[in-house]
Amino acid sequence: MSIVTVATQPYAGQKPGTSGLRKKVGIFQQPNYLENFVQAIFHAIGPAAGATLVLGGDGRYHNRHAVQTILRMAAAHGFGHVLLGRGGLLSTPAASCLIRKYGAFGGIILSASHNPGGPDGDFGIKYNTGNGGPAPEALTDTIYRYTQGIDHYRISDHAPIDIDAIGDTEIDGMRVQVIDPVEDYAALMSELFDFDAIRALFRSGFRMCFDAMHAVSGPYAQAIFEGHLGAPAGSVIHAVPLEDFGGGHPDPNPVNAAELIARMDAADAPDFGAASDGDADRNLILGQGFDVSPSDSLAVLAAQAHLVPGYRAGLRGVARSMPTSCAVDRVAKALGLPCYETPTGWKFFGNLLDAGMVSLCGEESYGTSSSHMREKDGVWAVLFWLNLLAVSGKSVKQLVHEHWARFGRNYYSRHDYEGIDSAAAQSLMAALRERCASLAGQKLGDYTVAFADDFRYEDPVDQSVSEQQGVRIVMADGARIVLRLSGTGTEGATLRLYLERFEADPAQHFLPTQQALAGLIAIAEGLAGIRIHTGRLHPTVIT
Ligand code: VG1
Ligand code: CO
Repeated sequence: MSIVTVATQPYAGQKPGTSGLRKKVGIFQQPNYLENFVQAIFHAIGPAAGATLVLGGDGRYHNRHAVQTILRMAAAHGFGHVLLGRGGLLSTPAASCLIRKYGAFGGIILSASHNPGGPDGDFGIKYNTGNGGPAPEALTDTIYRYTQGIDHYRISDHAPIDIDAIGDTEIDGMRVQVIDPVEDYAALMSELFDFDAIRALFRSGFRMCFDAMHAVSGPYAQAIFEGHLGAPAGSVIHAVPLEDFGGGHPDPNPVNAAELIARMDAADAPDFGAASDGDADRNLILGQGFDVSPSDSLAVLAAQAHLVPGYRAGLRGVARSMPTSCAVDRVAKALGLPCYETPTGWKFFGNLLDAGMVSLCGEESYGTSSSHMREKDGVWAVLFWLNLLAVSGKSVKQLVHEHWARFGRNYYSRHDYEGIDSAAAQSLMAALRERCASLAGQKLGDYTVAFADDFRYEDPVDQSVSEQQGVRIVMADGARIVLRLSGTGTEGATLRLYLERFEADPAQHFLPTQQALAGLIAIAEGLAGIRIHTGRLHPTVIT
């Protein structure tokens, strides 16, 4: 077997978005498309002679094929060792855990996360650096630059190898070690959480339902919840990863996890419900007839972290993405913790975590995690809640209601307009940006605008600057309207409208969310002209 050089030509638009390169499967199946991007990654990261690479994906259609290609290219690039999840499977958090634990040079994760899969669905690829986290913008920009000028790639002509049996194979001098995808991750979880307390909770008759949505969290959830912690068999539903996620949409929000929601609303509902997405980095937390807003979840975890072994010593600080509600800011203030606001996307938490400035991070998009790794972590968040339920003896709803009583409630909602015309989306944002300049001091409905801008982030660690990260209109009382375009969609554009207002009065904590935000929703429509620009009368998804 030998290494060969293959002539190729650039494809336009191989630009990584919020979380790697995501495209329709058909696009990835074009000749050399994946190879070009992988070669661009390898050019960008430089020589890796003898180094270790972590490799795996969420099991969606094209995963197995892509694994074989990347293995042959990694061998050609001089990697000495690949840690590959059995069957080509690794959740995003497990990949992050492995990179850190084994001091790997980096990792390649194959996933389009919460996007649908299958032959007509989406595929994706992202590179994580040696800290276990998503490639920072400077690196993804370099990768993109290489994709534009590529004229060859290098690959081994080795035959496909067996990726389903634990053990070692060699490809042109590179050791491929197929490992159990769950073991190292489960060991890390057992160090952070009180497994004994959670076991006792399940022994007492506590019932949970975890919906793995036929995605990669299934094997992790079964091994940890049913295996290590003794949850009754069947507590994990849709546990087998399927190439098309069973035709479902592996995005764990109350709209897509309809079956789980129905179970949690039923008369004999389990005590606790949860779900995760395609690559298992997201989490949805539910109580009986009750769903926890991700922004509230982050705030509750921050407020209660001292009850969990891994965080008993206290938090160094917290961070949230800009569109995430300010609920966690109130907790930080009460606890005297620094609180940082970053652009959307987990990569922006990396420097803060590496510098030891924050211990807990979260995004409104059902993403939460901590300094234990450099990705968001779905099963970790579920374990955190289980640990809190076990030691407090309270229900999910009780914990959240008590949180609101103590800190006040940040009513919060996100409205998505999916698959709109890209040009219309761009012109909406351009018009809105222009409008921002003159908004300060204006009275809009019951609110007065304090300031409006397009969020610009300067990283406090390396001073790198990220511009145009979302238009925000901030009111004098702290209420906010945020609009930005998604960087993960594959069809047209997706406009996200985020709405938030604070309510201190406990008597006003139980309004329906959309009603509580009605005033802001009307103002947002007036400012952005969503109906005029997009022709859409209603959002496609409201969370
Ligand atoms: C979305 C979310 C963002 C998240 C990203 C990746 O990005 O809003 O918070 O980090 O998905 O999540 P966008 O650009 O579409 O709004 V995952 O679980 O798809 O890796
Ligand atoms: Co994900």
